[in-house]
Amino acid sequence: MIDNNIGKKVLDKVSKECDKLKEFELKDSSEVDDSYKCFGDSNKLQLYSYHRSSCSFRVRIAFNLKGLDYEYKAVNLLKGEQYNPEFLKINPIGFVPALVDGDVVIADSFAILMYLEEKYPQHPLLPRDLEKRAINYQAANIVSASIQPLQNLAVLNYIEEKVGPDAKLAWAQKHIGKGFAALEKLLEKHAGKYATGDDVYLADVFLAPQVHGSVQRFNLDMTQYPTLSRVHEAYMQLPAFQNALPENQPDYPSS
Ligand SMILES: N[C@@H](CCC(=O)N[C@@H](CS)C(=O)NCC(=O)O)C(=O)O
Repeated sequence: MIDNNIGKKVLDKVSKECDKLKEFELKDSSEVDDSYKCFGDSNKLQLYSYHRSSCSFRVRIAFNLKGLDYEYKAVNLLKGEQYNPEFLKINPIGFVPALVDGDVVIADSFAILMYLEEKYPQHPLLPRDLEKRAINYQAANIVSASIQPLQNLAVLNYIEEKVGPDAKLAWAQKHIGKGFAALEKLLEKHAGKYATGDDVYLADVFLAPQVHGSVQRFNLDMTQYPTLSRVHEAYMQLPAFQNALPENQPDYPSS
């Protein structure tokens, strides 16, 4: 009697062995490369992203810095695709970005970045120096917890509806300005070519999208923030940042 499931059983076994191999090699190697793609593209990382989303932009920069190939899955926030039942299965709160890595599903840019950092240690996002590392967390959290949530689409739509269209821009500028003033003070002491020295780290991955969006979408006057302006200019010279820009994404509108 022939077992029709034999092929599947063999594949499952090979897949498990492959996962074990990944775990083993990750402990011992600081270099992670394409050899981890055991079954070619079936294991390709997928990023649910929207071109204009600053949170997605952060993850795109990290992918580029770490040299990771990924599949871009567009979620059009202006069309409300974040509320599609299929997407809500991936991220029940209805926000991008979300990462799918085989059976692993992670939403929230900070969690995704920490996952990528541990799984793909090449081009570390966290410096070894303890103080510098803490400053990176502080700057990243000012952006992700004290600025971006206050200028998120859902919040701005609510303000527009309850208060009026004019209030929206003033609200965004006020809260971004408060956060940028704090970042400027923090980083004037720590910045080199980039936010915390002459290498790109986590703080830079959060800062670049926030500055870019603040200028493009909210017309923010950056003259009061010379350090932020200077490091932002430096980011725009780097391919990893340029390629992550909204206008270089497949879902950026053609006209
Ligand atoms: N803490 C989350 C925030 C995610 C978030 O707010 N994403 C925005 C785009 S940057 C979004 O999906 N907004 C959709 C909406 O407000 O409906 C993260 O860092 O990923």
